[in-house]
Amino acid sequence: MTNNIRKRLAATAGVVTLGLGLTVNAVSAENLDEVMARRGLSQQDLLAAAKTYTPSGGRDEFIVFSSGGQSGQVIVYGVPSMRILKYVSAFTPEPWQGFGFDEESKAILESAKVDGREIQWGDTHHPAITETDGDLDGEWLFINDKSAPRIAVISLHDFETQQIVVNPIMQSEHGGAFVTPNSEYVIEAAQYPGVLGRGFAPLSEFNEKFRGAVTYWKFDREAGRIQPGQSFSLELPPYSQDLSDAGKGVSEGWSFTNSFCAERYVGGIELGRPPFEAGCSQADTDFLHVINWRKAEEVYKAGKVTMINDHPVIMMDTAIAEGLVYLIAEPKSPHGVDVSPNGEYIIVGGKLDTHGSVYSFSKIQAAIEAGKFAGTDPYGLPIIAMEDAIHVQVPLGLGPLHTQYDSRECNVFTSLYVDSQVVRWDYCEGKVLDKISIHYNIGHLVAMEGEGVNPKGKYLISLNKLAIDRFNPVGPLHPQNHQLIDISGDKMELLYDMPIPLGEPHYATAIAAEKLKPLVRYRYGTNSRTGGKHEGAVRPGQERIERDGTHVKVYMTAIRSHFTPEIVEVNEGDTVEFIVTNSERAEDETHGFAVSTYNVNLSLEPGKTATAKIVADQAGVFSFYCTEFCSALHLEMTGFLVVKPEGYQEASAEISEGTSYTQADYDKQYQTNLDTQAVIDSVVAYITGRNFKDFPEVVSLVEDAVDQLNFAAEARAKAEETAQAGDWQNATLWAGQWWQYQVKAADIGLRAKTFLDEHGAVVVE
Ligand code: K7E
Ligand code: CUA
Repeated sequence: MTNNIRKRLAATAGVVTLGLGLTVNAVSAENLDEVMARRGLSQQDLLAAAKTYTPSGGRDEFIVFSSGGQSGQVIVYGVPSMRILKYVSAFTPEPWQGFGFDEESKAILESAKVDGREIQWGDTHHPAITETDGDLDGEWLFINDKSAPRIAVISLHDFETQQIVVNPIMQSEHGGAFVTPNSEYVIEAAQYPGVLGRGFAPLSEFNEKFRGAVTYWKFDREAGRIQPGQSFSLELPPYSQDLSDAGKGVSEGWSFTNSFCAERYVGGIELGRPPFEAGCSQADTDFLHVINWRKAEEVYKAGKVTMINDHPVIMMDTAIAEGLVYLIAEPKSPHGVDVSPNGEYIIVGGKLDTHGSVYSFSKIQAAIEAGKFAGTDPYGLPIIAMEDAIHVQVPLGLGPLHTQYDSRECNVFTSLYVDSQVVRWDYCEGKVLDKISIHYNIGHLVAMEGEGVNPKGKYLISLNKLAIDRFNPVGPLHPQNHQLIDISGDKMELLYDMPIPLGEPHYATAIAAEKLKPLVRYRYGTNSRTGGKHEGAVRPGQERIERDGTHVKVYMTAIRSHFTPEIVEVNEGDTVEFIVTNSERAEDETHGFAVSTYNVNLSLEPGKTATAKIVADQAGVFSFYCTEFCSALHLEMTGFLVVKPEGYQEASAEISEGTSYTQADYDKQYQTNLDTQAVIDSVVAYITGRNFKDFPEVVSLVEDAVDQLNFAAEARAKAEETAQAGDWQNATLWAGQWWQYQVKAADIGLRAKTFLDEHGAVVVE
C-alpha cells in the first residue's frame, strides 16, 4: 500500500512537471454501425439510447421520488437517465445510512410505534413534495405507510427522515400523503374501515360502529414538522376511502377523497358467503367525498369536535350541519382522483369502468349553492347527482386508474391497468389522442411535476405492477419495472426499462432537479435526524471518555484515517455511548463506525454527529472500525473496545507492540517526508497558479488540504520533539503520522488539480 502511494505521488509530480492533463484512448475503433449490428439494435433503439444516455459526470433534468413499497423506503432516481441515486429510509432500519442503528434515528422509529408496538416495516404508497402556491418547491417530502397509518416527513436538504407521525384514530390508511397548495396540511385518508381510535366492535355492528376518516395534519414549514396538536380529522362513513387530492386554484380550500366498497360489505367466504371482491363490486357506483377543509378548519378551531385518543374529530352530524362533506357518485370501484392544474377539473378512473370521469368544480359548487341534492346516504351526508357534477365522461379503455397532467393544455395521461396501456387524452374536449402499450399492468404513472399547477411534460414514467419477461430471470420474485416514455411529441415513445428490486412502488413524484438544493456537508456537529446541533459534538482536541457509575460516554472524532480515541476500556456490564463526530469538511468523506458483535453501524457524513449505544454485557476485545473506504489507510481506521470481565485485575498497563524503531528508521521516514513535501509544493503551485478561487468546489478542497497540512505540521513538531529526546520509537511513528497527513493533502490536491483541468481553469499571474 505504502509503495502504491509513493508511486501515485511520483505520478502526480510527473503530471505537474510535464503539465499533462489528458490521455486519449485510441483503442476503441468500433463504429456505431458495427455496434448496432453486433448488439442487434435498431435506429429506434439508438434514438432512445441517445435520449436517455447520460455521460459520466452528467446530471439529470428531473429527480423522481418513488415509493419503495414494502421496503418502507423512498427510492430517488434521475430522469431521463433512470439512474438510482438513493434509497431514503423512512419506516424501516437501513444500515448503510445508520437509520435505526444510531440513537438519533432510533428515537424516530420509537415515535413511529403504533399503540406501543414496534412495526418493522412500512408499506409506502404516495410521496408528496411540499408546494408553494401549488408549485412543487422541493423542500420537504412526505410519504405514507398503508399498513400502519403513518406519515413520514423527509428533509430534502439532506434526504433524511426527521419525523414520523402515527394516526391516532385509523387502523389503516391509503389516501396520504397529499399536500394542500401551500403545504398547510398533509392529507391522510383511511382505507379499510375500523372503529375510530382502534377499538373493538363486532362485525355485526359494522354499519353503526365502523367508520372511515380523513385527517388533516398541520405542517409547520418553519420547523419542518407536522404539528399533531394543531391537526384534526373528519369522521366519514365506512366506505373504504381510497386516494385523495387537494383542490387548488378555483378549488383551493377543498379536498377530494374517493372510495370503494360503498356497499359496506364485510366478507365471510369461509361462512359460504361471497368474498370481499364480489361484495365490494356489486353496485355500479361508489362515492367521491368532496370536503371543504378550509371550513372544517374553522369548525375544528371553534371546538366543535369529539376527542378520540386525544385527537379532535369532527363527527358526521357536525359535518352535515356545517356543510363540510358532500358525496358524488363515481364509477364502479374508482381508484385515482387527480385535480387539474387550474383546479377546475377532478378526474377519476373507475377500475371496473371504461371511462375517465371529469368532474367540474364549478358545477359541484353550483349544486351545493342551490342546495340541489339527489338525496342523502345512510348516514345523512348529502349526495350530488352525478349528472349535476360531470363535465365529460370519456371511454378510455379497460381499467383506468391514475391520471397525470401534461404541460400541454387540456392533455392528460391515464393508466389503463387491464389494457396495460397509457392513454393520452383531452379532458376539455373529451377525446382520446394516443395510446402506448406498456409491459405489463400499469398502476400509477408519473409525469414531470404532473400533479402541480405547472406541469413540465417531457417525460412520463409507467410504474408497472408486473415485469414478467422484461429482464434476466432472477427467480419467481421479479423486480418491478419503471418504463420511461417520451411525451414531448404527439406519439408517445417508450425509451427505457428500469428494474427496481426493492418493493412495489405505487406512486412517484418528479420535480425539476434545479429546484432541489441539498447540502454538501453538515454544519459542524449536526444531529441529522433533527437537523439541529448535536449536544455531544466535539472538535479535534476535545475528545474524551467520561464515566458516571457504569455509564461510559466516549466523545469521539473521526477523520481520515483514525478515530480519537482508539482504545476504549470498559467493564463488563457498562453502558457505553459512542458519540462520534466526523470532523471532515471535505465533500463525500463519509466515515462509518461499526463495532463487531454489538450490532452497531453508524454513517457519519462530513460534519455529522451520531451516537451508538450498547450495553457491554459480553466480555472480550472487540474491534471497532470504519465501514466506508474513505482513504488509502481506511483499513487502518480502527480501534479496540476492551470489555474487561468482572473482577479482572490488570498485571501490567504497558502495551506490548510488534515492532520497534531506531534512529535509522526515523531518518529514513524524515527524508521521505521532505521529498513528499516537494511534491505537494509543486501541486500547490499548480493550483494557486490558476484561477482556482472561481471554483467553489476547489476552494473547499484547498481548505481541506490546508487543514491536513496543519495537522502535518503538528505531527512534525511531535516527531522532532521526541527525536530530540532520543525516543526513536515514538519519533518514527510521529514522523509516519506526519507523512499520513501529507498523503491526504496530496490526494486532495490531486483532486483539485483534476477538477481545474476538467473545468477549463486558466493560468493567472
Ligand atoms: Cu397502488 Cu395509489 Cu396505493 Cu394505485 S395505489 S396502483
Ligand atoms: Cu473512515 Cu474508512
